[in-house]
Amino acid sequence: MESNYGADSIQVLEGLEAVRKRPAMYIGDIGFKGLHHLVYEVVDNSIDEALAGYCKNIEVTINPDNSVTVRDDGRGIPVAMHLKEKRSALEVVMTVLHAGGKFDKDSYKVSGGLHGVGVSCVNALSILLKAEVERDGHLYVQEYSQGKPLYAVKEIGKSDRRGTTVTFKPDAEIFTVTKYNYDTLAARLRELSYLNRGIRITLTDQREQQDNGEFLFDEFYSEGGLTEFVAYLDSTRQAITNTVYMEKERDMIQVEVAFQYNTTFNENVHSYVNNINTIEGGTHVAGFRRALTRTFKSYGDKNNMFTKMKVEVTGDDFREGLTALVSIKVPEPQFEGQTKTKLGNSEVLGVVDTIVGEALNNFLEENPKEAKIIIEKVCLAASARHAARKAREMVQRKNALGGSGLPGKLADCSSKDPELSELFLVEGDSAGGTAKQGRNREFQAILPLRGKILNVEKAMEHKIYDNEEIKNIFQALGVFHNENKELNTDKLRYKKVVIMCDADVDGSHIVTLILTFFFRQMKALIESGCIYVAAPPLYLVKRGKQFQYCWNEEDREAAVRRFAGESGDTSKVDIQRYKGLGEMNAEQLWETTMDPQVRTLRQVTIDSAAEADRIFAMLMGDDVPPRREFIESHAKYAKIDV
Ligand code: 0RA
Repeated sequence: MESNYGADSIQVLEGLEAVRKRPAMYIGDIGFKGLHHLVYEVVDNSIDEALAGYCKNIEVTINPDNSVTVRDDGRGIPVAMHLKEKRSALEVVMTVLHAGGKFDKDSYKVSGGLHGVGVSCVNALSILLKAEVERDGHLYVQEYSQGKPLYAVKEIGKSDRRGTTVTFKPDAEIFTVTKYNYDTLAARLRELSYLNRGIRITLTDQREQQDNGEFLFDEFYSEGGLTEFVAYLDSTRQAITNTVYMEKERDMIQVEVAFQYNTTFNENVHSYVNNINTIEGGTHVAGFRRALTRTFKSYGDKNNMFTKMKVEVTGDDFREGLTALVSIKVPEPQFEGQTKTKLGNSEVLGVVDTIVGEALNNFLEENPKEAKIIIEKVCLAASARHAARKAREMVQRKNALGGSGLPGKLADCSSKDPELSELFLVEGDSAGGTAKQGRNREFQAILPLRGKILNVEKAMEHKIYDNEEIKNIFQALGVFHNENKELNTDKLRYKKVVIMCDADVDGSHIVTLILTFFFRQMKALIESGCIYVAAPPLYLVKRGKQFQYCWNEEDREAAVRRFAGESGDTSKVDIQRYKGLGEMNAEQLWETTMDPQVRTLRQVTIDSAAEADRIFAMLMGDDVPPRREFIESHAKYAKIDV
């Protein structure tokens, strides 16, 4: 094989070698996120083909061996010899970095995963990749391992359909996680179907049959696009208006926006650029906000709707209880910010502002009743913000007698370096006491929380600051909101915050309440990877002086077998089930759950901000039936995925 490849291809191999050497530079990380990113990268190519108008259906299959197949009914990647490269175009697309869009100069590539690195990266990071192309009556195939072709493109049969099918198995030498998560893929594919209406995307999980003998399967298809996306996100929240929808193109910038107001107090603005979730916002979001504030304000002023207000109405007030989607497509996006998810293109701001302003003006003129409902809500938000400011200032005020401003219940650590310091939020005073004895006081601080903290999903802002436990969390962390609801994360006193609760139903509920608090009030801490959930052991298996802690059924059975020995006699093996932290003494708690050398912490991450938003609204809101259904269908995981 080697002798067939000239100087050009040696360079190519170097390109893909670079991807294998520093995979994180190309796909973000080599864990769970990066693994799933491979699928998005392949799907993006099919989405581009669909946006170019040639493809209607995309089928994604998780195969029994955790390889993934993405099949589309587009034109099929060209297989003809590429004159300059002296090999098939398919091979070039699959083996040359950034070669993907090269053949089709007319249509700019609008999609592209967060890293937009192309299918050749997926190829480089796969132990096996198979590309099948159906076009011109033939079926062609080429396979690769770690990005290197195993043979030249060949025709292996006839076919009367057109399309591209890519099957790849991520390389276990590269990835620390190799098992795909169905819900994670489903959330992204659902999102893509809303963002690109009219494309049918299916997901099948062939790894395991359901109780009914069938594979887990979903079909995502949206005719209404963002209007339906808003309805989906707010399905457990109560809308107070119809959805406002607009779609327009100007100066090569496609703008699609949908929003509605609900009875909650949260702002949920989700934004996308070329199908990428811009979690840090940017000029498109700024344009949307500016148009929203200006248009509502001038409408309200014109109709004398703010005359009774004692406090000034600010931009924030127009976004309380707002669920909005802003999706734009631009030829050359510039991404900035810490995670490169903030749009920088300055020309976008004015375009979005103008388009949203015009459409919203029309909406307000045509729907005076809805306009009135929204403005009344805005006035309420302004008054509530005023009340919340007083409550917030009370929380932030340090002890007048020169105290530390730290809560009395906090057992602080001696280190003052946030990088080294950890804060454990512990369920209950008694477990808190045990944790205080068991900890390493050098770098571990303990804050016991009494009972169930306030459900912030349903509470107004000033109530949140009234709550003793929440006040303690703010003060212990040293992090507060300013007027614009921004966090001063530079003051964060601990870079690790560990939620430690009992391994039972109540404990899970408390974890969920605390996570709801962080998600709604301190999302930046989740996004920067500071929030963790502790994993106390479920069992202690003992025989005489031998013992072993176990975190799941498998480990427990293995431990029992080990201690039973050759004879298989289990009568002398004792199994203790830990339900609560309180059943462990300080030493046990340290050596299982707190000692950095042995503990397992689950880092809380957000796969999909929109989906996380929907799930929190469902789990913590007022609508009961969807919550019951969700809990029943997810009970087998026995942990909370965010
Ligand atoms: C460039 C040109 C043509 C097709 C594609 C790209 C293409 C790429 C992918 C990747 C996944 N699915 C895809 N489908 C199509 C075809 C040009 C022509 O046939 O005239």
